[in-house]
Amino acid sequence: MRIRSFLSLSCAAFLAVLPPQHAALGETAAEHDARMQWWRDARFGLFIHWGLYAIPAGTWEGTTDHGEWIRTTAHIPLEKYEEFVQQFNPAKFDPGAWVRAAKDAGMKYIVITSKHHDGFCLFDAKQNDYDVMATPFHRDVMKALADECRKQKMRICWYYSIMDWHHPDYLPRRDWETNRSTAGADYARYVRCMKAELKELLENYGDIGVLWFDGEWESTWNRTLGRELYDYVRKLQPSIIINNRVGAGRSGMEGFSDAEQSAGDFGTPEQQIPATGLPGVDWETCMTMNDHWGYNSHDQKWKSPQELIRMLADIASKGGNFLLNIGPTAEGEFPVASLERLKAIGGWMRANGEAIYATQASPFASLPWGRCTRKSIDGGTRLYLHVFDWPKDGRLVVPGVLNEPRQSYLLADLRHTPLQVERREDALEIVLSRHPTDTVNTVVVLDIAGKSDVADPPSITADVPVFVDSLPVRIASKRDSVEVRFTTDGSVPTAMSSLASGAVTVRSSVTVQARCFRDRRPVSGIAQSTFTKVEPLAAMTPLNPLPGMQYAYVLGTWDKLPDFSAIAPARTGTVEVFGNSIKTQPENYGIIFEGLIKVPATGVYRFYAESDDGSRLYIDNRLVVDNDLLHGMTEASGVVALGAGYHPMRVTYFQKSGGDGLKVSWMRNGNPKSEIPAGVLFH
Ligand code: FHN
Repeated sequence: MRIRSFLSLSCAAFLAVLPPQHAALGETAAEHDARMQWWRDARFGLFIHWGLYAIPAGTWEGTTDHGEWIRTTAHIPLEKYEEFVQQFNPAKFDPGAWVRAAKDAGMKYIVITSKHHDGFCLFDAKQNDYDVMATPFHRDVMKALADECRKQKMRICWYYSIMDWHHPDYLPRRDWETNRSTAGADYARYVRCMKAELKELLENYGDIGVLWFDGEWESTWNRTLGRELYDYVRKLQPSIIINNRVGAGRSGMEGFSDAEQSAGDFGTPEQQIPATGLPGVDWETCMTMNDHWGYNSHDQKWKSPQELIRMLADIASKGGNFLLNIGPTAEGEFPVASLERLKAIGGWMRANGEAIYATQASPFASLPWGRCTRKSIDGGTRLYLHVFDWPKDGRLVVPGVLNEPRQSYLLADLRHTPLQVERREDALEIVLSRHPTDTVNTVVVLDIAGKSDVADPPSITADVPVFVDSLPVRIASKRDSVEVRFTTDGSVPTAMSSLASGAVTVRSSVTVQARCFRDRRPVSGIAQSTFTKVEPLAAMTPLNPLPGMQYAYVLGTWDKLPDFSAIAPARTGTVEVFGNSIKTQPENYGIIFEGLIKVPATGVYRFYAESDDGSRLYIDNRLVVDNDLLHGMTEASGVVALGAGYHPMRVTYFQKSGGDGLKVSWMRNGNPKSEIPAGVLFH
């Protein structure tokens, strides 16, 4: 009996005994904090992507850029892919070595793919035999790893994919799997089967730290199912933590949920670190060490140990966790390059882990030389100053700290040799040696009295950095009990300078400088922004403009926007609005839009391109928005000053695989942003 027919039959039998769904869980804020505490304190974990895909190791019929998606990116038919089951025999799998390597790197939890999108279960899945017990290895990997984690006091966590390219009841099928009938497929039965599998994963392996869902983005999954699944899992293990990919509210690779009611305990930015922290929001950046999650024997684009150590500090300084990935080989070993990085990080963590574990986000908006994490200590605050760029004069300027300093020393200096701290107006200056003890990240401890009272420089903002006639500029500070004073003549603000109260209108190019004062004393660094008066691009007068934008639709596979002029279009035509609805397949295609946009009034316009995958937008042949490369539905924008009338406009877009989409919007400064409507596009 082939695996999948056995699977659907046995699932139905198993499900008869599952309890009915329960009502949503309530939880007080204190109970929530208590449940999250170990995870927030941990800050650093290991992600492991392992499964049948490690056998081809990224290569298929001469192409070598595959990873854990290989069955889809290489269009491998199910029967062919199932042949890997009989090849999976990781003789060198040593869970003790894996856990030790993670622990020595300073990691506190491990998230492993119990089932990835290919549907293969790395655990002894009772109701199906598309699992590790059907392989020559015949050993429950999850059990072996869970037992070892408990021995070494490491939290074990499960990754579990909602999307399942193997289960006969899962829908949608891959669009290229035209020979795999959907006849008899029952998605509701798949959900019940998934819950049965999760029940096994949560009842047979002891306490699980996190359930890391993934593959929630396809149309068959929705918010209601997500909330039900969240409650279901929490009922099985009330203390478990669940990421936001259980629901359907995640906004692309940025990874945060788009609404309060979205299910999940933390956001999941992927392959990226948010620009700032999000106070009160738990999040974890997951990232590969090279370019692949699953093992790819060709991929040598490794991030350096320095990058990874600094990423860890950057993420912790924003109040996030770092889930760093390894894709083990088919033999069951961590790649040497991965081990080298773990060792380097471990060396830094042994000396500086205190500056990462159980820390809170930086009180500074930004620091020119590095990052900051902090802890509350008896009656005061301990600032961990992560110095990436050592001051040449040996004097570390910590801007806008209004607290009295208590002591300072190098964290790695076990003797805590005191460092001299001096007050310079709003700043504290720490006298360091001429050369750093750690060129990657030297942590300087600064203990200050009381709660950190940091006056960041004021913000100086406007909708756009350029203007044609005039521009309202907002000058403000989030801090209370300070005065914001500013200049527009290039001089440093003093207690006698103009007092900022709301927006200032500028009518010529200007550099605005602003600073916070308290009792006429400067209590922050100086903020500076430049706004430029520009000539609008002249409009053109087309002879006989016809409605709609012309397009060319091309087929191909790219990792970034190609030179479309060298590719013969599969189809051409005219569209009224931008978008990808003209596509004839969901993957491997590109669209070039060419024509004119009629601009209603002279002014500065911000254009937006939101796309999965890459896109670019040109006005008058100038690149205004660059949103190229492979990514989830992500938005980029750019500004340009335009005279009223017609302007040449071009938008290029490509989609490789996975989700896709294209949205083109605009905003004239001061007006709301909107998708570019029909009626303003011509050719
Ligand atoms: O499609 C998966 C991918 O294979 C990998 O598991 C990553 C890890 O976060 N998650 C999905 C892509 O967002």
